[in-house]
Amino acid sequence: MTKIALITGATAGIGEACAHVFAREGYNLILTGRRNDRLEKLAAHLNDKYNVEVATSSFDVRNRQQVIDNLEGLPAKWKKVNVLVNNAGLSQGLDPIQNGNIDDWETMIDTNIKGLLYVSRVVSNWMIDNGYGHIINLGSIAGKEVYLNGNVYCATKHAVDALNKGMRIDLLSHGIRVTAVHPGAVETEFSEVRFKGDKERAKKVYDGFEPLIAQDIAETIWFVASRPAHVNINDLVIMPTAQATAGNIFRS
Ligand code: NDP
Ligand code: 8X3
Repeated sequence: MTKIALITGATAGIGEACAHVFAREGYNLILTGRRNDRLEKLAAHLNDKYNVEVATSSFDVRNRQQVIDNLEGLPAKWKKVNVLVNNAGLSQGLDPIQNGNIDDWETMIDTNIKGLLYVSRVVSNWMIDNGYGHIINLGSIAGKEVYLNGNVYCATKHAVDALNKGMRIDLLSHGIRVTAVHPGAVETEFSEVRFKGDKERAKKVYDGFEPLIAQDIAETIWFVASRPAHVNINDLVIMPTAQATAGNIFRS
């Protein structure tokens, strides 16, 4: 039977690159994100290029009821999900804690922690019913280390790191694999979102060194997902060669 991957945040960056890679490998896909126009376009492209089936489901992961209604509303055949890529996430702002924008804090906490939990709550139950599954959580080097002004974003990714470990223990007896992939700097829309559309400031983040690209992470996620069933990669940190730690980038 054709395998199914559910990828959250598939409208851009790492999630979109994962959609391409899993389609290339013959998976049918459920793609989610808020920007439905992008989802529809990507779905048509992947269907055309790889002859895979693609379902789209547009919702805001911060809205618990939307998550439940949209996912549970999918036809039964789509609930046979083999791989969940919990990718939707973002950073907002880069300010010292004393000046932090509280709305930004709420957005990051609601998206990166609560959104990931809402999706996982639904899909882990499908996986338990199915008797198989693999959850791949997008952490970050920001979930392993803390950097200047990264405070709340780093806290949300530390939470993902903890949830990843917790899920693995809780789902162990159901044979469900749980992995976290923690990238360093990847040039996507991430910095534009962090700096609220300031393209110039976003570009400077990647000045003077070669960052990772979304494809690097998607191929890594595919590697993780394609190990034999008895192998689970618990935790994987992947960095640009020019980045040693979260705050230590060698720029020429
Ligand atoms: P992008 O901004 O390029 O993509 C983010 C994706 O998340 C988009 O598809 C966006 O879709 C989706 N998303 C954001 N908020 C919501 C929401 N409320 N509801 C539904 N979907 C949402 O960033 P990346 O691809 O770089 O980021 C993907 C993941 O990787 C994130 O979890 C990020 O924290 C993590 N990461 C990124 C790194 C980097 O340097 N880029 C490094 C380490 C980790 P839409 O706006 O259409 O809803
Ligand atoms: C994204 C990478 O270093 O900007 O998670 O936090 S970083």
